[in-house]
Amino acid sequence: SLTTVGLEMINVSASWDEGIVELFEKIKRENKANGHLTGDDGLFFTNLYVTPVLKSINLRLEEGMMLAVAGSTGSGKSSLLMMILGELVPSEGKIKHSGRVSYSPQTSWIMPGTIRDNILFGLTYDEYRYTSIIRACQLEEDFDLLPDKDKTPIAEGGVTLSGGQRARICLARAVYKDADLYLLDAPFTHLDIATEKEIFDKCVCKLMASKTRVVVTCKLEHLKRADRIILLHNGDCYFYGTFSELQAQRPDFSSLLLG
Ligand code: DCP
Repeated sequence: SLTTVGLEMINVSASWDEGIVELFEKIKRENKANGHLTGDDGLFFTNLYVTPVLKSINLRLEEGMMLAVAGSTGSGKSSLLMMILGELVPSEGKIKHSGRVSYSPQTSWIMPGTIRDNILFGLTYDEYRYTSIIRACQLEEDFDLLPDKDKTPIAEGGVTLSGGQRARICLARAVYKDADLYLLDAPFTHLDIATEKEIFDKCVCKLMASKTRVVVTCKLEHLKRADRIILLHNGDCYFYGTFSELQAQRPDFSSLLLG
């Protein structure tokens, strides 16, 4: 086909406990070198402790598509993003994407400086881009209440931000960065339902419409608007496809969306 792939995963598996495998491999090598017991003594332990966090994941997103990553707590949603980022190296399979990635982590972080510094994060100020993003992230009203608007210093000696403000600043920072692929890990934590709905619509759906997006969310409304959905369960791909396919193939899916 003529469409360009934004993100592809082919039969990808990974575990966080690779360190244990390496450790036992090292012990085995040392045992061998010392003329001690050889063989697969380490395997017993590795089989016990190394549980894959993601198992045989397959997905294919065309450029400009939105993927919703859903599943209950601990199912591997953040790990999937870490794998795309290259922080978690697959033990099997292949990941393909077109290069520059912008990532918004689950836990928001702020560096000392002004709010604007925190959003630009070293990039040049482009008024049109900046204003569209802060509007879409519902930050304008917050800035109006601050003594120096977005030039107000935060962290030490500055204003204290609410969890929701921090979350929106971090989202704005991730969106401001020009990238081919945007990874947004639960970007709506600490937001009330109305604000979440507005930001999902104005920022994630409209402003970012042409961008390839991977969004961790369990909200039914978000799944409905995503181009593809991956529903994880204990690291397995319980479902991958569109919302209508989800309803048809997994009518019980909502039980996996809690948390
Ligand atoms: N894990 C780990 N080391 C890490 C991150 C995760 O050992 N650095 C483990 C903890 C879980 C599993 O991986 O058993 C999956 O964790 P995720 O954070 O990927 O799961 P979710 O993002 O789905 O969970 P939540 O919704 O609670 O954030």
